[in-house]
Amino acid sequence: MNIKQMQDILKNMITQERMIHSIGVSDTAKKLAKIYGEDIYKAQIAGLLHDCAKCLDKEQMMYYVKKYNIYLDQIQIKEPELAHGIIGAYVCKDVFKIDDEDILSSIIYHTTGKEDMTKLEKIIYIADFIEPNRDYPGVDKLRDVAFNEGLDKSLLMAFDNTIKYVISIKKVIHPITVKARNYILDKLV
Ligand code: DGI
Ligand code: FE
Ligand code: FE
Ligand code: FE
Repeated sequence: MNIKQMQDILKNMITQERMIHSIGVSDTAKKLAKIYGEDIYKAQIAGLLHDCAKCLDKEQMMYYVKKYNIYLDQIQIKEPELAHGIIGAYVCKDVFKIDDEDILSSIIYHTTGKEDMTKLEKIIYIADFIEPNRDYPGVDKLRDVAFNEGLDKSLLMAFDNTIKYVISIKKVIHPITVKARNYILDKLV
């Protein structure tokens, strides 16, 4: 399947707004891949498909969970927001015939991050944060750091941002998000 065919299928699975965001993440991931020496095609595909499960309803999510015997922990069950990356990776296998583990893991971890991330995982996490349609206080600074000061530094800023946001909406911070942030902090000092 080529990228155009993927786009045609994807646009029937997510809202128009989510599609615009996905194309933004794909383009941004492509740019970061060029700068930091990652496979451009993988970055483009992972960026395009990272939110493919974002607009599934509960029933559709359960279809994939059952079909692939997907393990979700208690926090991920309670917060579907934290499950759409994991389920998305299986949608990529099922619908888009993706079997590249590097692409799949960058989709699995695009919401929480994790310790010791691969270059592609970092690129997708960051691209999701800084794509051109994102607008939040500090986004321009984050873009500048991502393009000019390295993936790790911008990753830490993105984690800090996410954790502050999750606290502000009084939701549970998943332990993997905390571990991801502490790991990269430790690596940077
Ligand atoms: O799918 P997107 O909106 O493009 O972005 P995303 O998948 O990176 O994040 C989706 C949401 O998940 C976002 O509002 C932040 C939230 N999130 C990230 N880490 C955690 C979290 N929510 C909770 N409850 N706990 C976390 O650790
Ligand atoms: Fe997402
Ligand atoms: Fe994200
Ligand atoms: Fe996203």
